[in-house]
Formats: sequence, structure tokens, C-alpha cells
Amino acid sequence: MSANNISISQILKEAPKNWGRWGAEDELGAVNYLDQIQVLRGIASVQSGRVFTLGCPIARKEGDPVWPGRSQPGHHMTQDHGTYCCGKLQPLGAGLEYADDVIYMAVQGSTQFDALGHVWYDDQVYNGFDANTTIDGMEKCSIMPIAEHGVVGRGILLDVARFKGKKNLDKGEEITLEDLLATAKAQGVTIEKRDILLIRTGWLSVFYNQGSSAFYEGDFNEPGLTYTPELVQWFYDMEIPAFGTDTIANEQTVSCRTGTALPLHGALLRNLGVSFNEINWLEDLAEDCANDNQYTFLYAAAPLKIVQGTGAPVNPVVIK
Ligand code: UVW
Repeated sequence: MSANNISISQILKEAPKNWGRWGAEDELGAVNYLDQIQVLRGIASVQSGRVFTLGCPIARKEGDPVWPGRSQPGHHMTQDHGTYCCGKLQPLGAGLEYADDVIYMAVQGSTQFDALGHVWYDDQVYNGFDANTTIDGMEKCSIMPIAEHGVVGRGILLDVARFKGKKNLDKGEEITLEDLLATAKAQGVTIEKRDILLIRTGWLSVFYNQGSSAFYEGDFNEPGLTYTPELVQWFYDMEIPAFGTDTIANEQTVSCRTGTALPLHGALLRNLGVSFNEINWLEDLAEDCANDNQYTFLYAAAPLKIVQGTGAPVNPVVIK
């Protein structure tokens, strides 16, 4: 084990935890905060009825943005008009023919939610469940509790890239708590307790506008939130149930503070049970918010109910 690994493990031991807050058997985490009051608070922020969907297209021929090493989503037709033309299939009665297809993808292979059991440290996942519960399918902290509950409440866009005057943040650029608060201030919006945060880096637009080689070139190091004790304490105090970004992993890939990969997956997801909604298309929403200066809205997302899944694809909906 490297010195960094030892220190992050120590950091996580001392950092705030929500383990036990909703009982010893809880597998829902901070989404427990999203009660009916939060749904009504989200609905109360709707003004125009304009709808934005945040999911990315799945299985494009040019490829999709996925974490390095994960397979690309695949899609193929199992039957189409050609199947009938060549006589492999006969029409159903009255000439009815139909097309069918299948997809094959990593559950984290597109816009998705992570299950709370997706990561662990020191052999423990969220709420102290043993990491052995992940073997052969998530016995604890799968995506199911989140999928069944749904993630609905008041959302708030924090357009950090625009605040910093950039089309997109640079590779590996950190976002601090100060950046989040300064962005909200510049937007003239107040982050309230139990808000669902959408944090825009512009990074995903590099993939779609400049191509996958620009996105993956060199060491893979996305920009994003970085670990600091203040940031983690703030998420805890603000009772943030979930947050989404336009990056693959929702945080700076290698934290410039700890020197380790994805420490917020430990401090927020595993310790606090905060839900991670990753790989969101935020460009259209951000443009609209900049135009009408309305940065709060109803956010609603229901990941697919994948039994024992480590995560699930989702197409979140924002209503302004
Ligand atoms: C990893 O777990 C590596 O990333 P993600 O949270 O994006 O699935």
C-alpha cells in the first residue's frame, strides 16, 4: 500500500459519515433526505415548463464517453425489414412485421447513477456493510433502493465553467468549495439545504465537439470537485442528497489535494451516501439558465431497476 493510500484511508476514517443515520440496514443514503417536502420545493421552482433531458445518446457509431477500460455500449438489430425480405421471418397475420434490437453496455457506460456499494475502502461499503456483499452481484447497496425511491427535488445548476469565463475547464482543473459558492453568488442564486447540485465543467463538450482523441489524450484526468475537509463538511451540513456533473466520474480524477484517484467517491458516496449522477449533458440547460437567469428547477431521475446492479443508466429530466 502506498503512503497516499494509507493517508486517504485515515482521512476517510476521520471524515463525517452518515452510517447509521437512517438505521443499520439503510441502503438508500442521502436520498433519504428527498421527502415529499423536497419534491414540492422542486415543483415550486418551476416557472416556464421548459423541459431538458440530461442523458447522452447511447451506442453512437463514433463511440460514447466512458471511463477508460470500460467497454463501449453496443447495439445491434436482431430483426428488421431485411429479415423478412430474405425470408428468415414471416410477417405476423395481416402483414405485420416488426423490428427488434438489443443493447449491450456497462451499467456505468453512459449517463448513470452509481449504486452506493459501487466503491469501498478498508473492505467496507456505505453504512459499514462488508465489501464481500458485492461478490456475485450487490447483495447490499445495489442501485435498487435508489431506483425504487427515485431522485426528485429542487435542482440547482452551478455553471463553474461559465463563472471562470471558459468554454470548459482544463484537464485536471480542480473545483473547490469556494468555486461552488462564488459561482452561486455570481449567478445570484442561493444554494439551499437538500438541493440537488448540477455542476457544469463543460468537459463533456470536449468529447462531442473535439472528438475522443482530445478527450482521452495523455493521462486521463478530468476536471472536477476535489477533496478538501471543508467541501465534505459542507455536503454533510447542507444535507446534499445527490449531485451530477458533465464528467465521467463527477470529481477531479486524481485529486491534487490527496494525490489519489477519486477520493470523493470515498468521502461523499461511501461515507455520506450521497448519490452520484454522472455523464450528464448540461450544455443546453446551461445556455438556457444563462439566458433567463433561472438556475433552479425541478430535477427528476429514476435509474433503471437493475437487480443487484452497481449502477444504472438514467435520463434525468429537468423542468424549469
Ligand atoms: C469509477 O468507478 C472508476 O468511476 P464511475 O464512478 O464514473 O463509475
